[in-house]
Amino acid sequence: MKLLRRRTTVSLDDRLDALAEAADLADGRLAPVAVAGARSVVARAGVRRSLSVDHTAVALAGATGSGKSSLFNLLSGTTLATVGVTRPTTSAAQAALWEGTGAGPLLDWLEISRRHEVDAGASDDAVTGGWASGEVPGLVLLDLPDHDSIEAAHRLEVDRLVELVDLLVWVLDPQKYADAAVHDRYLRPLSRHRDVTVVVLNQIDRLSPAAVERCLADLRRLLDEDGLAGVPLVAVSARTGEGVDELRSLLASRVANRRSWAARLAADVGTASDALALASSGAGLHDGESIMAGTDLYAGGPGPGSGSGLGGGPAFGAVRDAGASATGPIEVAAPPEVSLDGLAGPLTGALSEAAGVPVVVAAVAKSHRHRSVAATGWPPTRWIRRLRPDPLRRLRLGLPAPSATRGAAGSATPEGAGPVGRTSIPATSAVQRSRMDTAVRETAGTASEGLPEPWAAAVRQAARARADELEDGLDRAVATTSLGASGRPAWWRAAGLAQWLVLLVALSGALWLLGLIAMDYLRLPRPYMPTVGELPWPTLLLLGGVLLGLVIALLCRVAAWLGGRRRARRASRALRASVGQVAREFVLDPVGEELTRYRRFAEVIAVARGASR
Ligand SMILES: Nc1nc2c(ncn2[C@@H]2O[C@H](COP(=O)(O)OP(=O)(O)OP(=O)(O)O)[C@@H](O)[C@H]2O)c(=O)[nH]1
Ligand SMILES: [Mg+2]
Repeated sequence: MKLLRRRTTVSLDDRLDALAEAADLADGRLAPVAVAGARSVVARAGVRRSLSVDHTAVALAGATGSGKSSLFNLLSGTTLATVGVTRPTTSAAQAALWEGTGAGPLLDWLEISRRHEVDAGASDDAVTGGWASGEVPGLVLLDLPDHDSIEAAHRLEVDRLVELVDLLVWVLDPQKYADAAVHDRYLRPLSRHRDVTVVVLNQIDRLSPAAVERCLADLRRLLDEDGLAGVPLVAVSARTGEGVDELRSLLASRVANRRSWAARLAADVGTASDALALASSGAGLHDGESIMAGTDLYAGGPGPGSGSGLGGGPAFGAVRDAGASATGPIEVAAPPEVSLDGLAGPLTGALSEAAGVPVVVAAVAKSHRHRSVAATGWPPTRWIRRLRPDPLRRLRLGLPAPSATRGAAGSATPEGAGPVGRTSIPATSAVQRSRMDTAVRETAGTASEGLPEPWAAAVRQAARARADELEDGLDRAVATTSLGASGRPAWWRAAGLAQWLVLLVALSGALWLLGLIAMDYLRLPRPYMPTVGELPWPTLLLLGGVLLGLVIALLCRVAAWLGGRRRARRASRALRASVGQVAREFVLDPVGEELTRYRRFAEVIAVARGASR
């Protein structure tokens, strides 16, 4: 952005590219009418530039009876236009051309069929006072119908051409110069078109010089209010010819510099950008409401320019109601700085809960203890443990077939490899699901803080877009996460062997004692009895074996408890990482894309607006 600000002027090409990109970025997010308006400006610019840029289409527009046709005749030195007393007089636009060779396609595009090549003196229609052919080469002067017509077709024709021509000459008269019709519908929405607007106060012969001054001052004030401060304002009389020379030289200089077409397109780009910025701010818009709502200009019929398929009413109309010039163009809010990483933590936590991670983690610990006891418990009671199902397997999670053996602890393998079935983690309850929804909503809410409403809505939409897949995605993530629960620590085998050994010792003691009992029973002489202190060896072997077995079992339980806790922590980390990935893929990435989209939109809108503001 800083880089952009340093540039003072942005080329029309760059501005058009930026506008096209802004429209693409806004597509589906902002009011369709603003997007369509921007696209139509881009398309129109493409066509206008491909047509003759040596010709300048200048339109005389205004209310009925203001004297457009009179001025048209005066400037062209013809009587081509009918000047009538019945209103409205002019029903279709016509063109007068000065050195019009090559202007054909431009006039085709403007859909002007009545064309007249002005060659002073050679035409039957020629009267004195017009421009000679060499004076304004490239001028295409258009006499338009009345914009405030009782005929809808006239209004449509005016709107269509007002959008297309290179230079607009508004012909006002002392009676109607303050009419809302021209100020609200045209001049204010076209405030960006200062450089291609000329205002003429005609019929000054009807007023006293003092009244002319007052009238001009009042009109200037109105134009300032319209956002058109500084536009040329010329007082003329088509009847007496007063002031017409000034108008002539003004138009001649505009035609001579041949830049009006570009200034017009630049103004259109500005207006379309303003419309997008306005739509982006969401000002005054409600769901399903068009940015054009309330504008009757295009109501009930095709938009202006629809005939050419390129003239786009929306760009021009979208700012019409916004009073953009009165309040100043709407700024596009600076994109808020949002850290997706910061959002990931709470979201992952909530999704982990919903995905049953705590259940799985607890099962990992239990499973470890279960298998540990089965491997290292006191052999006579071990089988009881084996009868009980493994808590992890009960969840259909991550353990290899019982026959498979593992190496040392922690040699985790992707136990979930192969086709992934659903786990048997208890189905997401309504409470969990609502917590999941809340977490997603809160994430979207935080991510969209500070964003203008339409973009905030787009972020919320993006966060929810894959909500349906979220539950399955989480289940799959849990099912495929390597829990590291299958490893069989080496000490289990050692402890298991030790258990068998001490059992053998106890058994040998027991057998010995049984032998002694049998000999006693048979009254056989007592054999020699080795002792340890007072304790005979067989008793020591039996009691010691049993006691040692129990002590080993106890110690193993403690170790299993600690090991289970360690494995549970490891599994929890692995599961949270997997859930975190799901959170990213299904929620945060789409949200991030939307935020990036807005950031880029704000950038390109600034370029499209000329980046000077
Ligand atoms: N007094 C005076 N009358 C004018 C002047 N310009 C035009 N008129 C008269 O105003 C009436 C309307 O003039 P037009 O040139 O037909 O007006 P227009 O703007 O083309 O009107 P539409 O074609 O109906 O939109 C005619 O009777 C003209 O003679 C002027 O400068 N002074
Ligand atoms: Mg007329």
